[in-house]
Amino acid sequence: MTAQTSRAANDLIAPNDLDAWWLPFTANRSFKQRPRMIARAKGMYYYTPDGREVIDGAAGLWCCNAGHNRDEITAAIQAQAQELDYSPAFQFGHAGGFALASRLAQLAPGDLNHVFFCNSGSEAVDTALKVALAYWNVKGQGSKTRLIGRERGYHGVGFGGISVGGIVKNRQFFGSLLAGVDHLPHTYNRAEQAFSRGEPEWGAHLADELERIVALHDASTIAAVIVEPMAGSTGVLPPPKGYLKRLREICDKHGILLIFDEVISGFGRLGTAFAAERYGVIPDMITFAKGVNSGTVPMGGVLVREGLYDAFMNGPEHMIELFHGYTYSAHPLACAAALATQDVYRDEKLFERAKTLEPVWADAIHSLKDLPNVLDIRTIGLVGAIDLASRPDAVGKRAFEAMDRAFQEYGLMMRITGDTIALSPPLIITEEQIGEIVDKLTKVIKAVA
Ligand code: PXG
Repeated sequence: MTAQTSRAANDLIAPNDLDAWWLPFTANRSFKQRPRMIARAKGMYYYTPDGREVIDGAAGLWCCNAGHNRDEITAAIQAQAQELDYSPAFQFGHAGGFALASRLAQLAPGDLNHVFFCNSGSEAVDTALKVALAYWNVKGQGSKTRLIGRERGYHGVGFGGISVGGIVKNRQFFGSLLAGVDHLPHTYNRAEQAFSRGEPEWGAHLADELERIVALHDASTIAAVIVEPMAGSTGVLPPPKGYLKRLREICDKHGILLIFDEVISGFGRLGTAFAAERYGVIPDMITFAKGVNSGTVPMGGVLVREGLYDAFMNGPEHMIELFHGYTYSAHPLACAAALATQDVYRDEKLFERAKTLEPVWADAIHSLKDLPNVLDIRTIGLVGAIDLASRPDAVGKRAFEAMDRAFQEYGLMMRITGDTIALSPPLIITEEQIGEIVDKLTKVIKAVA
C-alpha cells in the first residue's frame, strides 16, 4: 500500500479531518468537537467505530423499516450493480422500474395506480405539486394555481416543499418562497390532547378551516391541498379522529386535489402499507420515499390516481406528456433494493407486526409520563414523541443533550426537534428491544433533568 492508499483506508475508520463535510440539519461546530460516528449496522443496532452497540430508535431517519443490512436487500443491490448499473429513464425503460411501479400500485389503496419515480421525499413533494398544477392546465383550468399546506407541516427542503411546509426555521431564511400558498392551522392542542394514544378525539373541526380558505380565495384558484396524514418531523402529531375524512370531503366538494405526504407514514409505520389505508381516505396523490427500500438507496416517488394520469395521456403520441423527471428517476439499484425490501415486508408481515405492537409500544412509551420535565407524550403506530420542558432561555438544549448523551453514554439513537424526542424504530423491533429503548430513555431523561 502506498502512504496515500493506507491513509484513505484509515480515513474510512477514523477520519483525520472533519472540517470539509458540512453536515445537513446538524449543529456542525458541536458535532465536530464531540462527533457521533457510526461505522456499521445490523438488524436493530448501529455500531460505533470503537464497536459500541447503539439501538436504533429512529430507523435511521424514519427510513430503515426492515432493519439494517438485511442480507436479502444487500444481495439484490449487489446483483443489480453487476447486471445493469444505470439506465436512462427518459425515453428508455428497464424491468425493475416497471416491476416496482406495479408492485407499489398494488400495495396502494384505491386507484392510485401510477408511479412517478424520483430520488427523495423532497423531490417527491415538488413532483406532486407540479403534477397538480400541470393537471389543472391540461384540464383547461389553468387558474387553479394555489397550493395549500399546513402549519407545522414538513414536506422536505425544495422550494415547493418549504413553501407549503409550515416549519418556521425551514422557511424564514430562504426568501419569499413560492407565491400563492396558504396554510391550514396545525392540529395540536396540548390542553385538549395531552397524553393521547393514537388519534386524539379533539380537533376534527380544524379541517373546516379549509372552507374558510376556499371562501377567501375561491376554489377556482386552488389546485391542491397537501398534508402529512401524521405530521412527523414537527414532533409527531397524529391526525384528530375524522379530520382527514373531512378534508377529503371538502376537497371533493370544491374540486381540489388532495395530496398525502406519506414519506414517513408509508410502508408500515402506522400499521398499514399507507396511512391512507388506516384512515380509509383515498387522496389523489401519495408521496413516498424512505421506507420504499428501507433507506438503502436514495429513492422517492409519487403514486397518482388513474384519472390524473389519464388526463395527461392526450395529444400526439410522439410528444412528451409531462416535462418533468430526474436523471436518477427509477435508478436500477434503488428499484432492486425496493423490490427486495417489499418482499421482506410481505414475507415477515412487518406492517401487521407494527399494528400488533402498537399497544405494547404505546404502553411502554407512555410509562415515561412521570419522569422529570415530561410535558406530553404522543404515540401512534410505531412512532412516539416525548415533549420535554425547555431549559430556561435555551430552547432545544435539553433535548439536544438528551440525544447526544443517549448516543454517547447509553447506546440509544433517537431524533429530536426542539425539545421533543421522536422515536420510530425499525418495524422488526421485538418487545424486549422496546423494553431496552424505554430503559435507556428513562436513564437519559433523568440524566438531563
Ligand atoms: N416529506 C415528509 C413528510 C418527510 O418527513 C420529506 C418529505 C423529505 O424527504 P427527503 O428524502 O428529501 O429528506 C420528509 C423527510 C426527522 C426527519 O427526524 C424527517 C425527515 C428527514 C430527516 C429527518 O424529523 N423527513
